[in-house]
Amino acid sequence: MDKNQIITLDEFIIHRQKDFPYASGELTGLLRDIGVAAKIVNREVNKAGLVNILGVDGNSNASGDEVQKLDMYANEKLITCLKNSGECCGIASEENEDFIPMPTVESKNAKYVVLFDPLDGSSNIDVNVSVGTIFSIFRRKSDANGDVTLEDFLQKGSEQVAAGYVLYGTSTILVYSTGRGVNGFTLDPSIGEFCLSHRDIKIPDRGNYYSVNQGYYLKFDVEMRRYIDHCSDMNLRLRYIGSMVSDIHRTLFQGGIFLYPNTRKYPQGKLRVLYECNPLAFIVEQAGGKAITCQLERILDLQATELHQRTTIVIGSPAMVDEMEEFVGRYTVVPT
Ligand code: P6P
Repeated sequence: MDKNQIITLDEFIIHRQKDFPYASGELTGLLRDIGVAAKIVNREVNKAGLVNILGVDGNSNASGDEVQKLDMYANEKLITCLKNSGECCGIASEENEDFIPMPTVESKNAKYVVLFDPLDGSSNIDVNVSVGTIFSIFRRKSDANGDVTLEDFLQKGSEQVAAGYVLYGTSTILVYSTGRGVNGFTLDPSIGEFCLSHRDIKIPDRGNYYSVNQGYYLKFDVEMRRYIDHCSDMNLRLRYIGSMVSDIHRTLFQGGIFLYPNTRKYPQGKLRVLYECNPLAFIVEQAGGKAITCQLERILDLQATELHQRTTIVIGSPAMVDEMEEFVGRYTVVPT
């Protein structure tokens, strides 16, 4: 491919399909459908602040349409796009208690399930802070002729066939991997296409940023506090946006480490295994980084037992995650 040529997401996905000798195009279709949903969500996210100006009265806008919370809107658009494609047999969403079987379309025996957080960090919308969509794709394990089952969704992150995120920020970028490296596509609104902008992304071995909610410092275990003290002693800069996709995107591009340890409020950690930590860990590992729990388990090896299971997470530049592991070993208080 000519490096200066505009390469759209669709062209890239189709070109890379050749990497999968037995690919029959379903995964290609699925990724394209997610790209379409992202463009629709992007349009609404970008005018969110205008809703109150455009004559919204209570819960309906000037044309009488019900004004939805953006995360519910994003959820519905993703479900609709995935349902229409017929390429997935089930979805699980942060917004839905249970998984949702997808109807068979044109007798396609859809072989993939998709899990997503439709609009992570949506509480930041009202203050114009970047938010993101996170998605994770598995091949179903259950019989293709039967109904999709919970086990199809409760797979280890290492089994993902693809994962990615969309960051609705100063520009809108879609970053994904199918296990052969990480590539980023920036939305060009003038042509309505995601165009290849960041080829073969690699995370720096270390960075100048650490990213943690310092407000919880006194609630962290001692080893976490010692590592955070170390980051401060090393004159690293604290950057914490409170929107995981934004914090991980910065970490991926500039290096650094993101931590969400256990607290009294979230003794298991706050962030979700299946549709936040697994896909972002897949991306970061594919870019050469590391992602573990505060108990030093590899995120992609976690075996979730329920859809909305939470975990602690430490993710980012490999040298910095290794350093944090060393602090855990040195300062963990072993109950006598
Ligand atoms: P806290 C947003 O609500 C979110 O799920 C992630 O995007 C973000 O990293 C985290 O929670 C922020 O949580 O407790 O620091 O406000």
